Amino acid sequence: MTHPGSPKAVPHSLSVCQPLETPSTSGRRALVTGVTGQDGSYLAELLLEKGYEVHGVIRRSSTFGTERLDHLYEDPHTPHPRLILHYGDLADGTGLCHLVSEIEPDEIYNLGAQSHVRVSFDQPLYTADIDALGTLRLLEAARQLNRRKEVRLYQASSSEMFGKVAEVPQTERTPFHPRSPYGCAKVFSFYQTVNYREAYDLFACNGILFNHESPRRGETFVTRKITRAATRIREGLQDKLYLGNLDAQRDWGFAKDFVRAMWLMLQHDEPDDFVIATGRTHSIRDLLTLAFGQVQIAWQSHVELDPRYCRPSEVDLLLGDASKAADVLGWRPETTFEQLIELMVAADWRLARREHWVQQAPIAA
Ligand code: NDP
Ligand code: GDR
Repeated sequence: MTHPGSPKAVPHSLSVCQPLETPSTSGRRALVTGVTGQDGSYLAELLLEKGYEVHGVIRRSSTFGTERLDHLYEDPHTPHPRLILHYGDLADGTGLCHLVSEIEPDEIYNLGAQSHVRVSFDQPLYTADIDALGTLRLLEAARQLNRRKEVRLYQASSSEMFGKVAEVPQTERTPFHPRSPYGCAKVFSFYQTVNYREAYDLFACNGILFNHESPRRGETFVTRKITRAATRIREGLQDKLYLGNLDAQRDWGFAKDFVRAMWLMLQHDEPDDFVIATGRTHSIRDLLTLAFGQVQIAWQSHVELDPRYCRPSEVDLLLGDASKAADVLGWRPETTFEQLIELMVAADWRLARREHWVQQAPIAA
């Protein structure tokens, strides 16, 4: 990995141009927005395994924020690095156009977003700027490149678009009824992606992904909040867990399975839109029982309700039918809900034990 902010990093223009002179193993180049996020890190791993040269867009910040990519790090002085990071922001259309035009990717994965539904109620305009207009800015950049070279684009659409669901389970034909500024912004991006496909012949696909989680999930999403708290309570590091609506039901899968579906969509003969889901749904209560059960604690003694974590309008039930992805792409999830929670609890328990050990360790004089 070359990091544009690292002390010995090459200048911006060089970091963009250098790899273009040296074709990667597969000769394919991918540009990933949101590469520092949960999905971005798994997708970068997958693409590197497949021999791609991966260009990730990262935001400038006063701290690094690249922890999820640390294991992919390559010294910037390696002759032909295959993971190259560039500063960029979905708010900056000119910067995106410049990056797309310089890198000339074969595939673009738009994973960047203000992805927290509850936060979107606090920051509706910012969320719309990044999650709706940001997509449009990237589509424009892709359209311009597509005039001289075919580029394929993946848009990270979401089951949140189904919102107040019209039917159960939800498929590619289920109407949208978003229930948050986040959901509304994703609907805008969904239709812009379809329109660029139809109007400009751009190979653009929407993956309508249902919730997917992992040990790399951000700690404010409910699965990770629960696995982190259960293990910290077990290690005596905290006592209470404050949550919002415990009745909501979600179709939860494993992020590593889901990024495979993103890649498959862009390898297909025709651009199309696909629901990606496990076909099973569980409530937050089920999740609590499972996660706390794994550390032998009764969650009822530790969980308290805090209305701060409730949403002004909620999505009560999500359950996806991914038959089309199974038939057309051959995609199926490989990890069950129980296996997912087990691996998240195991990872967070290791983290909690380390935290406990650090707290107990004598401070050197
Ligand atoms: P994360 O929140 O983990 O990652 C979001 C990424 O977007 C981070 O890399 C973040 O950068 C980046 N980002 C945020 N704002 C900007 C911006 N202004 N410009 C450029 N990049 C930005 O999300 P996930 O990995 O979970 O999700 C990936 C995508 O898939 C998102 O678009 C999300 O909305 C969508 N999605 C996710 C689902 C899920 O269950 N995980 C389900 C359906 C859709 P930084 O690290 O600097 O904050
Ligand atoms: P979601 O995920 O909103 O579905 O969006 P999240 O984990 O935030 O919420 C799932 C459900 O749990 C309920 N809940 C709580 N949620 C959080 N975050 N914190 C709490 O304390 C809490 N208590 C109860 C929520 O009300 C909700 O019903 C995720 C994101 O990754 C989106 O980007 C993505 O598009 C969708 O999944 C599919």
